[in-house]
Amino acid sequence: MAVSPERSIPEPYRQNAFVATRLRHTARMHNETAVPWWRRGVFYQVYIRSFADGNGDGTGDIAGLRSRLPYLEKLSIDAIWINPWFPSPLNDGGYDVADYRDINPAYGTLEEAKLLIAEAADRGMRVMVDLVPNHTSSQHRWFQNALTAAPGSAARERYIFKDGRGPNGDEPPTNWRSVFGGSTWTRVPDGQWYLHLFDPTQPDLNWANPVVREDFLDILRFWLHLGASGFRVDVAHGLAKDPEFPDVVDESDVEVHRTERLDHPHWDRDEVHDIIRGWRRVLDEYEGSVMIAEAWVANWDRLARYLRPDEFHQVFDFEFLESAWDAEQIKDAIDNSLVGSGAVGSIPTWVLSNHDVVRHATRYALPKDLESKPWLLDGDRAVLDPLAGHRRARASTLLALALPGSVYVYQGEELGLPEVYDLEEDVLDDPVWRQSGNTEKGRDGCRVPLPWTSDGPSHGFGAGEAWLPQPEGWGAFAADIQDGDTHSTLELYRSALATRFEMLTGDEDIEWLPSEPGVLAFRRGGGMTCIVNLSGAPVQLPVATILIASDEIADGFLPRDTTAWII
Ligand code: TEU
Repeated sequence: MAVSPERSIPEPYRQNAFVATRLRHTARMHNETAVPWWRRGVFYQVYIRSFADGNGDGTGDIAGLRSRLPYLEKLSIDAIWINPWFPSPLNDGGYDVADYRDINPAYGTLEEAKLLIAEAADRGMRVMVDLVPNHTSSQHRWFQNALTAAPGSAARERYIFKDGRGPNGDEPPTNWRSVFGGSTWTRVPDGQWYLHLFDPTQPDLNWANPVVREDFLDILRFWLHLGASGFRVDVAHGLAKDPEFPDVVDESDVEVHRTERLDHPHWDRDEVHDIIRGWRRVLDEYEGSVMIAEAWVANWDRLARYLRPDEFHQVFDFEFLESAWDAEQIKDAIDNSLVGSGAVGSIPTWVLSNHDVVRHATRYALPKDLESKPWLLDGDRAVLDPLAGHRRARASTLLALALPGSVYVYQGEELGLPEVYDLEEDVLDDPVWRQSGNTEKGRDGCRVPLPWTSDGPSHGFGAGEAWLPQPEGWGAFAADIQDGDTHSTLELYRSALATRFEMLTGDEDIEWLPSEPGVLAFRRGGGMTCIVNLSGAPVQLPVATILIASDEIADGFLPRDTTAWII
């Protein structure tokens, strides 16, 4: 859709004046109640590199995304969360930012970003930016300056440079282990070491430095002024480090990034909350804007701290995502999330897939007790049951969409995409593969470019070959062949999202109903009941009207691995 010059964006402006006016003109907002939009919003996650390629260079871009806005509008989503789209050498898919106030030229320009935000708003959708505050790219000019500056200089103070241990300082300052494998410390030619909780090309910023704090307040304003409706915040629990830089003492804490300890030297420290409060004050200047934390912490007590009224609006709770296809586990995860978020006046977020995890159509195709990530590397392929995975993925989506709170949909799950677990080693791009010494396959398998058409080059992703190869058979999942097919997963998502929008108005509670073992049943305030059959055998449904189901219902029986919404 072309944007006429008179609709060009006035500057400076408040995000609301601009986005809100456009949103108000869309049918979607007519249904708005007193409940803030995000409390029941559906967020669609765009991994921009793999979404749609508008210029045929093999990499997804803003032009491709703009061309697919009608598709997203038809899905009835509320917001698009775009994975990092800033200039970046893409050592970690863009989570290595070289400039926080610009767009990666491979994806487009700032002008195109503004147009995207305007056009999305015209279609009733907001745009959320991915903020990466824990680390920059080693290509960022701040880090390049730090490298050429002397130890102790202001330029080095933006990062965490330390002298090493041992007689010649040639041992790392601490025993900390990077999330991606190896030490968290890399030595520079003058003998100092710098900290990186992730890849060596992702040096950690020094959040104890007020200059860093100021810069980020400015970065937030930059994107809010541009019309963004808020931020998904990367590794929010990692920003603060113990100023004493002690060793990690408990071996079990060394590798993991979710610690049970309350005094871990770099995860989930109290000081992060002060930083977050500063951001929230900025967000509060822009009505309707939202901040969601990615924070891997020990339990809901800890997670809830990120949700205090002057901190994040939402946090990702990964317990639901990490649950096996098991009624008890799933019910516990739901209850924990409802209680945990409710205790601080917030609301759960339901996520089944994202750019870091094995796609749920594949996770649910594996035996219950098998961990999917190790399986990717060298697991027995014969244990995979793709049909079961497909059925459970559809059923779990209807479950997530029936719950109070907001739902995050990861691009391609609406097409029923499985994980591409057999990518050749020479195409793997994720630093996890390299940094783990090839002991972890990494996350490329959930980042394969989308199939839009069953035929044609890169299945309609772009005019040329995609940056990461699409596997044989990818065309069978294409959006064009699912379009209009009532049995397709795409149409299931479309009708479920539309029904959700109609049915789930203001209420934020569920009432669990008595059910057979292996069956989950709950009622929502509006009168809708959701029944999920994880029992392994068909179960009888009560006499009711079926609003939607993830599989055919015959003779009043809900098949196994199926969810139905009834009224
Ligand atoms: O992820 C944070 C994180 O610690 C994990 O999700 C981690 O990436 C995963 O367990 C490794 O297998 C965020 C982003 O979502 C991720 O894509 C980035 O790589 C990471 O931060 C670093 O910025």
